[in-house]
Amino acid sequence: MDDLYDAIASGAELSSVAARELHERGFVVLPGPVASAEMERATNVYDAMLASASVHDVHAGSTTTRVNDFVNRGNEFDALYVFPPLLQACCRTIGGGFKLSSLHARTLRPHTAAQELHVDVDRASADWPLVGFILMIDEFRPDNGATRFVPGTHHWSHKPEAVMTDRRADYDGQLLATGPAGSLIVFNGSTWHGHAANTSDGPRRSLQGAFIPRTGRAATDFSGRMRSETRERLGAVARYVLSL
Ligand SMILES: O=C(O)CCC(=O)C(=O)O
Repeated sequence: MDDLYDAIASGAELSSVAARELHERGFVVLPGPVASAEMERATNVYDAMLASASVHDVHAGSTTTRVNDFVNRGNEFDALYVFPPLLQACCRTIGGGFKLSSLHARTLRPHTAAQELHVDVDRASADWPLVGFILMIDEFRPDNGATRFVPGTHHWSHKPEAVMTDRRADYDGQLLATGPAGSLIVFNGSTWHGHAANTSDGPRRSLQGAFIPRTGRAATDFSGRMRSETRERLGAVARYVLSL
């Protein structure tokens, strides 16, 4: 197990520029694992997976619809949660053994307000530090609810609610993580963030997940939900990150 972690950590797919950006700003946008020529097909698969999900896995919130567990819905997105630059970001940020906590689809509906700025996990939690990631199924633009981040806030000990009365409001210095479909946002879950308003007429589709320390409690029990056809196709790195 430690050998596998060391092999992941010694990879060089995360450039030093990207690693510095993640460390200093708390987020970075990278080309993701699905080639841009494949994105149209991937988007169709995303839609089909959402349409066929059991009601128990679908959660419709005020601005987004979320569908749980994209490990067990087919192999289309398998490369995402073993993507070497993402796993190397986990080694650098978590600094020890880690595992996948969640992987879900999140569709931000048209004409929705901005999400409140937040951090994903308390510093005192066993799930801290957390590395979040968002694969852009649609292009992320200023008008369709790109994720906004307040750079450097992962170095602060206080949360947005300590200083903001309206956390949906813009915050000085916030940046939008925009990019073409297929881009991957990797971020430190302590960086203040949230989706911007979607003022467009279309949805903003994404796949989102998080890695946490191996000693933390995963949001999704991947081992308990594991289907035999999924288990059969998993390689050693996937089994490691799924903590099987
Ligand atoms: O969808 C986004 O852009 C951000 C989502 C997010 O921050 C969250 O669900 O906690």
